[in-house]
Amino acid sequence: MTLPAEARLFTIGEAVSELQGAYPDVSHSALRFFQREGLVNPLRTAGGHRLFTVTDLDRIRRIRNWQAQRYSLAEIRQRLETMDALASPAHLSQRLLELATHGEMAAATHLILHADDVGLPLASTFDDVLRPALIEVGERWVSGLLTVSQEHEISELSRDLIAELTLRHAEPDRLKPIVVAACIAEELHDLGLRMVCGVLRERGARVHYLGANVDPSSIEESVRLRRAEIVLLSISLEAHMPALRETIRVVRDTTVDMPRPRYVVGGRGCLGHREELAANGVEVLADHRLEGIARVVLADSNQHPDEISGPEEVSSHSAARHAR
Ligand code: B12
Repeated sequence: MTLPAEARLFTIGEAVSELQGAYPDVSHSALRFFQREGLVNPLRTAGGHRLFTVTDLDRIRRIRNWQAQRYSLAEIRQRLETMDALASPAHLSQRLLELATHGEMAAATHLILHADDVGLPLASTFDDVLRPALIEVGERWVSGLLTVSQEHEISELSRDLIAELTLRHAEPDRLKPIVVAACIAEELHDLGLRMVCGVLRERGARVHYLGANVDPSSIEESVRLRRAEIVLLSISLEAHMPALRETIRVVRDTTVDMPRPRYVVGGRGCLGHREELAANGVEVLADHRLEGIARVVLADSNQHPDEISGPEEVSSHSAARHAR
């Protein structure tokens, strides 16, 4: 069987001869230096010999081109990180976590903002980079591998990043719906809802975000003040279900004199209560992907919900509309 060309592996000698045509000064020691600096990461044989992939060789060509353009090693490292990030947000997420757990907050911030600069879509930065890092933080915290102060610091870093990226991407559009968003009383997990709001703002929604632990009367006040068309409520802990029910009851009962907004609830805490909420006219979004969430939340209200997204995202959507 012949292997495809891209699967070929090169020993260090073969890699040098392959590269020397275009880059005569590339030597064994240059390749070892790139590796020591963490710019390339060749495989190793059982006997410890380096094996370079076709992708490694492409990477070395880029490094040489950037060196020729007089980029510093630090700049080259950053460009490679960004390149990796765009190719693999999972890699970026791991790197973010690594920097943040070591207290390298400035570098972690820079990493994410730079990925944004070079075009990583906002929803992907949130879904594929920040969210997995936060989930991993939770797991490490539970198993004692991360301290509470580290978790707090990484949460605050995430909050800053979400805020900065949200401001960068916001495109308010007067034709898009007015949204009031809040975490219900006692609920302190607000990063997920912040991400939802960031992506909705990017898509033109005029979002009034009230934050964590918001009492029903403040939500009601904002719904009235802003003439909200959509109310987004977030609940991470199932123990907060009574507070969610109470919030919906209070807000509904006290806004009967104005056009009735849509109520959309999300977060892991409500997932076991979809039927109950749907029967009460509340839409539950079970999908965690922000693209799907934004599509459903901002869907044209005259369009039938089943036409606007897949069944998973609208689990209770149709039922909710019918109950209104
Ligand atoms: C950071 C964090 C905290 C921070 C929150 C900081 C902040 N400003 O948000 C603090 C320190 C305050 C905290 C406290 C607690 N936490 Co905590 N926390 C986390 C952690 C590590 C990350 C949360 C997060 O931001 N996730 C990432 C976001 C993006 O995901 P998300 O919230 O699910 O949001 C997405 C969707 O759900 C959806 N979504 C969310 N809301 C909405 C709303 C709408 C309308 C829509 C459409 C969609 C939507 O969209 C988002 C984007 O995908 C999680 C770990 C984890 N697995 O999530 C634990 C975690 C949630 N916490 C947990 C616990 C136990 C607690 C505490 C009880 C700990 C304690 N003993 O004090 C307290 C409770 C505080 C309270 N009263 O709310 C547990 C919950 C377990 C459970 N039974 O569900 C977790 C899972 C950790 C664990 N592995 O055990 N926590």
